[in-house]
Amino acid sequence: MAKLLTGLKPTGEFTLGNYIGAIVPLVKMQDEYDEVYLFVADLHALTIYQDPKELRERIRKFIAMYIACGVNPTKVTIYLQSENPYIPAISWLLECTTQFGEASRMIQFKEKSKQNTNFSVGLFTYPVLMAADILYCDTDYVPVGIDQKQHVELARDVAERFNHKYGETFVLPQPYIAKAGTKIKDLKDPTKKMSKSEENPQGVITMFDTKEEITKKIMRATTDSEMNVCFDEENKPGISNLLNIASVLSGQEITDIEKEFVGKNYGEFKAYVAEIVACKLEKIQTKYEALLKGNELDRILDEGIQKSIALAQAKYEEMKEKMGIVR
Ligand code: ATP
Ligand code: LTN
Repeated sequence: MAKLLTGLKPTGEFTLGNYIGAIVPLVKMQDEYDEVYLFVADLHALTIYQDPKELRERIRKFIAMYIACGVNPTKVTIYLQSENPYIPAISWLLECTTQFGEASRMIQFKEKSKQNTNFSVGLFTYPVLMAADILYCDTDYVPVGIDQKQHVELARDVAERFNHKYGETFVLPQPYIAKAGTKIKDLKDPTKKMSKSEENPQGVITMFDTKEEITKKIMRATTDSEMNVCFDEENKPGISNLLNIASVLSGQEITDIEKEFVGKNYGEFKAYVAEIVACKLEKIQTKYEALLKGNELDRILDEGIQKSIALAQAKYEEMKEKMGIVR
């Protein structure tokens, strides 16, 4: 009975990087696991100030986008983190099981607290809430980007400590890191990852971009001064990034794409990549628009949250009982 769970923070527009890094692997794996959970980590988004109106719109957009991208709602339990009141309650019980020292070692906290002079307590306790997200439903695997690996390991350590102190309660989760080849880079600066919080929109393709925007961004992507379409991440990060994108979206092997472009110039190659991306996103966008208009989304979320609450409530009661907070 292997279980898989992951979540995305609605802190910016859903990017092609999120799609390729987090959603494509989940769609591939959804039929291989007995239970799969996918949620919008809206409570985590609050750790850094979000405009309430924009956040509200984005939460719904994320859910519609998950499904438009191929996540099967009859197989995957889809929900909003904030609609399950037992998750923050479990998080508190876990906070009391987490060492201040181990939470202080989290790299994301160190980096984000350096970027903002006024940071919240929530930014510090963020990984414990993430542990609650993961542990309440006995998840075995957590597909995340490499930056989140340390947080999943913390969840595992906290679970182990809880089990040791109070008796067997949690399954120990493992991070599942997608292969390095699918780390999508910024088009303008292919040495860094394509990120939703990037200020220069020219390097980032969002899932809502039009064909014109996609074409413009890809045609202006930073490449090298050679004329050779071949995969070499170290010396040709721009071309390698475009090859990665084209390969994941078309299902073609990178070596086959390289062969097709022997003797052709970068302009022709970029036009080909732009066409693949635009074509894929157009199909997703059509589904997305239909989902946003209908009421299917609410039905899916209602079902998802019911299942999530039932599991979290049972885990919360079990934890309280074991910790001695019962009448
Ligand atoms: P932020 O820029 O605000 O940190 P982000 O775009 O990195 O946001 P997250 O919500 O932190 O997005 O990440 C959600 C998941 O999407 C990550 O766990 C990671 O697996 C994946 N992801 C994000 N960006 C990329 C990328 N450029 N390439 C591959 N995967 C990515
Ligand atoms: N911190 C993650 C989002 C997230 C998550 C989770 C991922 C919150 N809770 C539980 C996996 C499992 C991020 O920034 N991508």
